Amino acid sequence: MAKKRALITGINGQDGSYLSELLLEQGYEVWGILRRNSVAETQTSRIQHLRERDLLRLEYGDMLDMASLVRVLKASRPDEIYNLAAQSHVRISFDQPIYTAESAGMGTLLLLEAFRLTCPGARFYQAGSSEMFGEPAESPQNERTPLNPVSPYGCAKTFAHHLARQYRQSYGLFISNGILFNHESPRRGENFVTAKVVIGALEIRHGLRRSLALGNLDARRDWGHAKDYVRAMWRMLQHAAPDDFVIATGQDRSVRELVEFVFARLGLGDWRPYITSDPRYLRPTEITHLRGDASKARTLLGWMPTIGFEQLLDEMIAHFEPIVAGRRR
Ligand code: NAP
Ligand code: F7E
Repeated sequence: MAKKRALITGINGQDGSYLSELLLEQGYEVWGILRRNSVAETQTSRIQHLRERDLLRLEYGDMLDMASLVRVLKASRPDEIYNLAAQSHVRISFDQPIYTAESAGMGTLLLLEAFRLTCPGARFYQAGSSEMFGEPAESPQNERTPLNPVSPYGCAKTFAHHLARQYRQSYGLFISNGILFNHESPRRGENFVTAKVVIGALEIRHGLRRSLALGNLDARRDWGHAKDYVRAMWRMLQHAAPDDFVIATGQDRSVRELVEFVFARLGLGDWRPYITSDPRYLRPTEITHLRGDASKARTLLGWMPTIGFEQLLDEMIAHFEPIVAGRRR
């Protein structure tokens, strides 16, 4: 049987890298869209191991350049499209609302149009987010919880989510929306709170800094592992019918609890003398509490998270420890 082909936008991001590994394990031919960057050496660090083994087909393109999307779709003729590209940092979306809306919102529309016109038989995954719930009307959140975004990022993702539904309904296309809660890993960007706390605490332990500045310690999030969450994306596209699915662990922790856990694990004792507060890391509108209910995914997709909060952070600590230790020299 011919190999299945998948196209991933955002292939060099956290999720794109784990999804590439998963699809390659399943025997797929994997194509990815990469944007041109002036530091090519570091841009592909998360997928370098796959590039070295010549396992990926990378093509230059950009979510804002529809011609490039059409070109890559025509060249790759994918069976499955995973739309993971976006400016994905919520705090930064307040500083760059237009670019965020363009990459996450308009970029998705350009890709949906290119997909409808060039390869409508393919299956499409749209990377939606729990940030679309805003300050949620109920807890835990499921697929029927109203969307009420409070950040430019959340608004852009909501626009993309509604368009994906509309394309599914209007044109009968196979498009599934994931509504994914926070997921982390050793490949998480260093300015998201889990990686920032792990790296900051390690730097304190290695004498590289005295304190770590954070924003809101009271916010509560439902944190899972990216490896588990890319498996859910794949399962959505193997399901008999397209649909919307919440993906979450169902357990929430505060940022304070995250800090407490990491500092205790590193034997630093009481975390309070080390943590300072910096308004730069606050958001004009913050979501205080998010916790997901993934029972629909459990029932219809047979999906369950396998990696818990503590195991996730232990893995991140083990990964960053030698990197931070190396910075001492
Ligand atoms: P990430 O690590 O920030 O990766 C984002 C990817 O998008 C990168 O490959 C980035 O490329 C690419 N990108 C950004 N703007 C682009 C553009 N204009 N054209 C082409 N590519 C562009 O994000 P992630 O954590 O893997 O998340 C994957 C997707 O899921 C994102 O859409 C995110 O918003 C969404 N999501 C994430 C979470 C989470 O907790 N991780 C939860 C819900 C939803 P560069 O390297 O060139 O910047
Ligand atoms: O913040 C608080 C912050 O930036 C988590 C993205 O993947 O998940 C992610 O968005 C919480 C927030 O993730 C700092 O205010 C406190 O309450 O790690 P984060 P996020 O904003 O939840 C969603 C589901 C996505 O879709 C996004 O793409 O931590 N917090 N102090 C801080 N956050 C950061 N970054 N830095 C701080 O110093």
